Amino acid sequence: MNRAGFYTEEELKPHLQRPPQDPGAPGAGGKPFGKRRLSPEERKEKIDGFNKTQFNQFASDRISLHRDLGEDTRHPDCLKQRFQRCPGLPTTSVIIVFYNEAWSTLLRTVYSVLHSAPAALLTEILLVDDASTEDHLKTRLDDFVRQLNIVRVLRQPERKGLITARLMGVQAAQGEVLTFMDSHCECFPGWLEPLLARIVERPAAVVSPRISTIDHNDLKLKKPDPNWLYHVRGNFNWKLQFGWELIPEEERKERTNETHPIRTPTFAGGLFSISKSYFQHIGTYDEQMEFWGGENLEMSFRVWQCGGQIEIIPCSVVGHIFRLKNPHSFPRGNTMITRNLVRLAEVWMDDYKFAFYRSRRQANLTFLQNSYGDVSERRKLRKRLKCQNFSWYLRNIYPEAYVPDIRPVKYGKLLNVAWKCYLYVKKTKNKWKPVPEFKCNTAAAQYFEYTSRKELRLSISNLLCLHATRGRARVSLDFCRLKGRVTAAAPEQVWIYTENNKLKNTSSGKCLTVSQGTVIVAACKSNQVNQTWDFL
Ligand code: LR7
Ligand code: MN
Repeated sequence: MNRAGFYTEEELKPHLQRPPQDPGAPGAGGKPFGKRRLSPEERKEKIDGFNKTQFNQFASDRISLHRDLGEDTRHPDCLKQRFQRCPGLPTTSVIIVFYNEAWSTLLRTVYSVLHSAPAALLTEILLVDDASTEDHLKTRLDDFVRQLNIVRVLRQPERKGLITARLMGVQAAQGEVLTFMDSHCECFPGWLEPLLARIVERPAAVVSPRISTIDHNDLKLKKPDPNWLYHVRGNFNWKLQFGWELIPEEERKERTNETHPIRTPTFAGGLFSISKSYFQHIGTYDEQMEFWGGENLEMSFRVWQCGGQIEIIPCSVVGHIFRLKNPHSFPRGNTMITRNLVRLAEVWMDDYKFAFYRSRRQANLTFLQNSYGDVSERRKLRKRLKCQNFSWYLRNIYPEAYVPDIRPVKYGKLLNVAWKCYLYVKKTKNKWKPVPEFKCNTAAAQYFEYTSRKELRLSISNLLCLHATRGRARVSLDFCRLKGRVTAAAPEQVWIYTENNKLKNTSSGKCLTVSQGTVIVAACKSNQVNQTWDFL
């Protein structure tokens, strides 16, 4: 075999060798921090840490900044993978933006890159401060990174959010590829090469590693398991919330090699590599997006619609601390997230933006009040790049998505005329979930969408429908049977809105009725107003 064609291990050596590790040290090898009895002072430190960062900073501060992650447990296909010296892998600048990040997580991220990325490919690490207020991120940080010589700190004069902070990093970057990372990550061995190799193959590929969880309580890193049979990819719902889902079954079956990339409709947006010139070509970011949120979906739609591709490279594994809650507050609260989303909907989603506005009523207000700023430059960009429309994206890139009506047949609160009560389902833990039965409520109401397929959808983002099980009087809320490639609604979820305002279920032939406050189906009777429903 001709080995001369591939990089040797020596050539891919990192910038810094890890100092010898004590396997008994807290968190060593990516293991959990471990339980211990805490003194009252320590307990206070732990609580304060949590309040500040929403993860166990107490534990992080006691784990080595150089911890390694133990044995390389990736799939054998990944371990066998070699990289060709000709044409060769490009160099990269790693850009890490931060706002009030803890010292230990930020520096562990930095060291983790220095200990794992091949020195020959790593041009620099750029730390961009989004105007943090914490003292440890000022001169102490400047002084500390000086000795790391390829690490630089850049600072935004005022806090404007991660989007402009990243753009500031891009301005300064000297590498051929940009690699973005959150400020609380740890890289698994061999994470960088497969990302760069894919960009050599496909210059218009935007590639993410497989993101592994670092537990926010004990800092345990979930190691890759070669026996994992599942792969996840990114998606979105009609509230424009990002989420994860399993890749489609057919795609899973077609996979013959673990090194193959996974196409993903959207990406999480924090950890990825992109060729610098392609990043410029495709319109960088929407600079008018503020603080946090939405830029990942904007980039996902834009890249796909304008001829690029977004992929997850399963042999590249990077850990990230997932938190339950955002640790930072934002000026004007959460409205700026909505504002960012409205901007992207206005530019990329065509008339499908109306489905978003219905799902996220705050967005509707932002839109109506015209407070989302000027998007004309972004629309020009779309034109200049001759991008596909959103319907093309849905059909070709995410055919598994549920595509709502742009304008539903009816939409509103459903009022029962006899009882003057509304169809009402309570959220559980702030989320819509299926419920086996529910009451008609005289005070509170929810919005229902009566679709062109005659379903009654409570929530088009969580895909929940009014459901009448055969042989059962009580009506439930259940997952909609019609979604993605399934094109027919189930008869249990089909309701004919009759001329005299009854809702007749196709499966049972019965009508939606209120009986003693409870919502049921009963034999349709022409003169019963407790079967009469108005959309308000
Ligand atoms: O005002 C801010 N200014 C900042 O510089 C708020 C945050 N930040 C920094 C912060 O220090 C961090 O490095 O921006 C980065 C992301 O913020 P996080 O870590 O508080 O939020 P997150 O992990 O939920 O962020 C995810 O969603 C964001 C939406 O704008 C970005 O796309 C993040 O990059 C993204 N993170 C990931 O994709 C990592 C994988 C997690 C997932 C899913
Ligand atoms: Mn993060």
